[in-house]
Amino acid sequence: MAASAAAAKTVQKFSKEEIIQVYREMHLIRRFEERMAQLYQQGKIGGFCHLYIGQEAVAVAAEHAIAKDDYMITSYRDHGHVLVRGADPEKIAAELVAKEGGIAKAKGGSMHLFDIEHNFYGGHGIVGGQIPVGTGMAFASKYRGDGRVTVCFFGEAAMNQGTFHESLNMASLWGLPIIYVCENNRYGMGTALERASAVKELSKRTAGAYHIEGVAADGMDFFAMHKCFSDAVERARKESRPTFIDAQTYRFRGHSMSDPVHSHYRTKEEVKDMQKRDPIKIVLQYIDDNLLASQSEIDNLTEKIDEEINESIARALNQPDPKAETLYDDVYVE
Ligand SMILES: Cc1ncc(C[n+]2csc(CCOP(=O)(O)OP(=O)(O)O)c2C)c(N)n1
Repeated sequence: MAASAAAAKTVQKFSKEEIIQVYREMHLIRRFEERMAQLYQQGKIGGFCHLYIGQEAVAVAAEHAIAKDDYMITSYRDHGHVLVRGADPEKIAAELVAKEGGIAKAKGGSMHLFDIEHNFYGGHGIVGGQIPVGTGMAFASKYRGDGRVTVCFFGEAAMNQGTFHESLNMASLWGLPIIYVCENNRYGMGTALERASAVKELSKRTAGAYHIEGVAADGMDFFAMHKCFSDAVERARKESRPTFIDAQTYRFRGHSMSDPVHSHYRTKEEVKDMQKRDPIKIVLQYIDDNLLASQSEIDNLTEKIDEEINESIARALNQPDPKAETLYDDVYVE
């Protein structure tokens, strides 16, 4: 049963500053990606580009429940996570348009963003590839006793990979401080969850098979997600136990920029229906219900974020192309 927004709200009240910051981050991700979609359509971004639009509540809630020196790792749908960790939008945009100052020096592109300064370890293109890596990061934290928590994100289709099962078995056996977050947007490319998974209640899979506490929550709702993450962080820090979260979310765009919004695997009506529960609308409603900011304050803030993004993108586009002689740099660690 998904935790409801109302139930979660009674657990923690958010200050005006914090909830405005939540809106700021969610809108930053949304607008940044809308601009990336435009650049992609103009042919300025090469390779794959998967947008996170619709899923923003999940990464933003995680960031508000963990500490800056905790670790985050995710799949190729990674723009939102790295932005919320605090990476510079100019560096992210430069990576996508393959410029010298890109966050991975233009060698990774959209799917392989990396920002160690902000404890963000990718950006992984192989479905499920980040799950054993994240598990290893959590193992390192436990071994060193550094008290850090790892948050490892993946889509529901990744849960059918062998590495998922091996990782969860080890994490449970060894008591690792990790939060496994399935960003369950219902589709792996065009394949619906129920066509690929024998057990649809994903948290039951981990609880039953690996004794990993599993919880399902409304992934469109920042407040419900924040509650799950806070509990999971506490479990990781106090008991050194992993948690699995089934964040029931939705992507409003196609699987990647080269796919249509719905195609034959879902209907226009379904997408429209889910957009009624846009995660940004839910946060704005909370701000309104609790009289935390007026409409004009929100409008001013929105305008300021849009300007910041536009300026960052303009600077990124003006950067030089990477030099050919740097192609083989950073292949091996010296
Ligand atoms: C090992 C592997 N198999 C297949 C692919 C091709 N592929 C890319 S994305 C994707 C679907 C993944 O869906 P999900 O894990 O639910 O994540 P979402 O895209 O929904 O965020 C597939 C099959 C891949 N990248 N890696």
